[in-house]
Amino acid sequence: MHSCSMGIDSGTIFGLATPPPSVQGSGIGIIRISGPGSISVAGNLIKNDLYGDEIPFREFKLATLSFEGKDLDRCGVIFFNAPNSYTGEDVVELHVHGGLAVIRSVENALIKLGARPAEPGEFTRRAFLNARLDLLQAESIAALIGAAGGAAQREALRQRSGTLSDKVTILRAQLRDVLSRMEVDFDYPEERPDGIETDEAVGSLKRISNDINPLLESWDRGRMLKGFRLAIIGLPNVGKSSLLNALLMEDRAIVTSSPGTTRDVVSASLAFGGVPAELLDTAGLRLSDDSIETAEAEGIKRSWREVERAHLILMVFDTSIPISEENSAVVAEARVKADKSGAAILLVCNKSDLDTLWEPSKIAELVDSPELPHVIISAKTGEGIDQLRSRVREMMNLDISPDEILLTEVRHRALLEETNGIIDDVRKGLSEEIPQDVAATELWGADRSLGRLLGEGLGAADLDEIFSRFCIGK
Ligand SMILES: Nc1nc2c(ncn2[C@@H]2O[C@H](COP(=O)(O)OP(=O)(O)O)[C@@H](O)[C@H]2O)c(=O)[nH]1
Ligand SMILES: [Mg+2]
Repeated sequence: MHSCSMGIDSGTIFGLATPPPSVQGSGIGIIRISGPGSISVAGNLIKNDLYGDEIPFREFKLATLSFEGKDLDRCGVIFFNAPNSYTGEDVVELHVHGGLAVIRSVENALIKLGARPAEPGEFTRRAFLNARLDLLQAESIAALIGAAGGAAQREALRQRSGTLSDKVTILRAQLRDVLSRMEVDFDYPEERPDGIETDEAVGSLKRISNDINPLLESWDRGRMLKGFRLAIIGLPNVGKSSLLNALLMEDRAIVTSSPGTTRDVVSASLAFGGVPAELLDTAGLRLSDDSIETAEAEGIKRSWREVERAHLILMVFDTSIPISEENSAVVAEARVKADKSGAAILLVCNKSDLDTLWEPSKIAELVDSPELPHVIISAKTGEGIDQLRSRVREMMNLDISPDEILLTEVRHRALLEETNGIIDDVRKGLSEEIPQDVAATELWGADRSLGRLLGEGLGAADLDEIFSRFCIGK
């Protein structure tokens, strides 16, 4: 049977490190070759006498690539010798012209010379297997490549440099210290000067889990770095589309004075504090009524769907007209949906440039939730828009301090939760006088979870799953 777990084959691989070539082409395409045969494979392609006696490692050289008697390109070449390369193997980078024909012909030649196309993430996987980086750092590279906003970029770079790895390593050392003292020859307590009193063990474990908790709490923010959804909802004509336009500082959504203008959800990208957000302008919400025609009814259905998918809901009101029954019904419905999905709600009182008929506290009263935060704005004049922006940043916790570590991956969160769960169980067990050696056996499970974070003890299938999310050529 054909089994192809990537980790097993350590042959010579190649991959395009730049985006796939298009018909238009690009200035440069970088083909990376890694593996024991990379230097000889590249040598077979390079026509000119590039290195004489010695390979010029880490120097950018000009080369003519030629295969089966045909010149393919004039390009740049860099050699890296193991282990001083990205993968830890011999690596050659060919900086060819980024044209479709050039890249295809070089790739075909590489295959004929015995290299094979790399799987997604295979370069980084090799780097991990060769201990050039730990698994957390490897994952941070995928996060860095995928970063769409400055905050995600910063966090990925920090984790690449080892902030999270160091933290996990320290936690693990502390855990092992307790473990080793719990395991000291328990049959002869008088002969265990290095042993630990149960109370002290419980205290130390408590401190470790106290250190893990802030990391777990950071997940709520960390996962937002990839982007969040911000839905603008409200009754017809309150100024939802005007608000979208004001936030974007352009005329994206159609604004008219007649209700029911917006039907399709209009979406736009916007950054808040370096975090990308998808801003969604929706059709005005109305309670079902026979007079609503099909298109508008469908629009309203879609609005509710956005409420369910949003991380934050901007609920817009027009304070220049009397507050209506429909208002409270819609707010109440939105609250129910938001509670279910865990979305936050910001009340936006719009049209502050006109005479105000009621105060924001009125809505809070209406739905009996005085805790809902609000801002007062005019989408027309722009008044209050800056406050709205900072309120969003605040509510989404986007003001991230530079030395805080954020969890950004589900895998990391799951393993840290597992670690803390085991530590809590063991603490409880110890307090109930479970023998230390029995507790220690269980506690090793927490050590294994921390190890798995760094990439220890993972099988090929686990690694397949993690690295398959990478792009080709990385
Ligand atoms: N005076 C004033 N008019 C506004 C403001 N925001 C929106 N409008 C007007 O209200 C009407 C409805 O606006 P629109 O953005 O289409 O509302 P939507 O139906 O909620 O999307 C339009 O005539 C807008 O010009 C505001 O802050 N002040
Ligand atoms: Mg609209």
